[in-house]
Amino acid sequence: KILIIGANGQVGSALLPKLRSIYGEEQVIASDLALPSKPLSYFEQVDATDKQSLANLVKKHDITQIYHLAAILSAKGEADPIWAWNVNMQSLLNVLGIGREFKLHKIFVPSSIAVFGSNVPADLTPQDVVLNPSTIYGVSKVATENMLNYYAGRYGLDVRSLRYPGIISYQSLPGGGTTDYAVEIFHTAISGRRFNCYLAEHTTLPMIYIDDAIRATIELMEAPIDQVKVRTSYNLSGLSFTPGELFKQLQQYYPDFECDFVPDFRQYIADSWPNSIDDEDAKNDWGWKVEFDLARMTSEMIAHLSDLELLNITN
Ligand code: VAH
Repeated sequence: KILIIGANGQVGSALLPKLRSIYGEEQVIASDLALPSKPLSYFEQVDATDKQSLANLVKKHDITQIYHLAAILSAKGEADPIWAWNVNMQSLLNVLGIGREFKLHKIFVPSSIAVFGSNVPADLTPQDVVLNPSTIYGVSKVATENMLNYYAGRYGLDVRSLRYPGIISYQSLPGGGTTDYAVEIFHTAISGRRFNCYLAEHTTLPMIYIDDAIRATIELMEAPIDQVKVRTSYNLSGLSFTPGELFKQLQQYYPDFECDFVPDFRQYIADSWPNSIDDEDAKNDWGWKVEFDLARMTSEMIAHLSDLELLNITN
């Protein structure tokens, strides 16, 4: 059985239904620190920094795979760096230790474009570069990548990872990421309000639509083991755009929609990240191919969020 840690988060809330549709509802156990906003079957409340309670879950449900999606993201982490480090790293060490002790078949732990700093090529940032992250989140993800690679090499653990770009999704509210302006802006446009964007108009960032991010995750996890050559974390490219470009896309649907660009501390984080990513290794090793461009992502997001039920919950 599969355990998702952080099932209420941005990736978890999309990955859970997808995995359940593939493997069956009872095969995928959802867990999170907080209770879900609406009732969820096969849900367990757990603090991933508490190894014993995590191990008890793995025993209780006969878990053979873990998707460890719980982490404090870039912007939120800067408010309390040592707390963010402790949450991200203690939970990771618990998952890896449990992976060894229970001989789990596979473990997925995401990384992020946040591992890159200003010292690498900003366009088509390569897979193998010196990583000098500017946020505690990025520092914890560089450490995560090296721990994954160590456990793969030293103990033969089948760990797999993707450096997610900024994820654009409709299933959850923005959760403290620097890229989350690109989620917030949809909610604001649809509800007819003026948007205050905390990044400058021409800030290009690598992003990915949630359907592509989930498909990449499952394709990597289902790839034959001899195709998985990168055991730190694979670069993954979706699409790149600026707040200005996204704003113009939305104006096609909402002509009266207005936006102010008022950079705050998150501008420094965004400026240290790449504009675009080279994901040749993901393409060559396990056949990655992106499907959503800006126009298709925008129409999908509006279609989903315009569903009144979602709008009421997420407002
Ligand atoms: C964040 N959405 O902004 C996350 C992600 C690449 C960005 O790590 O922190």
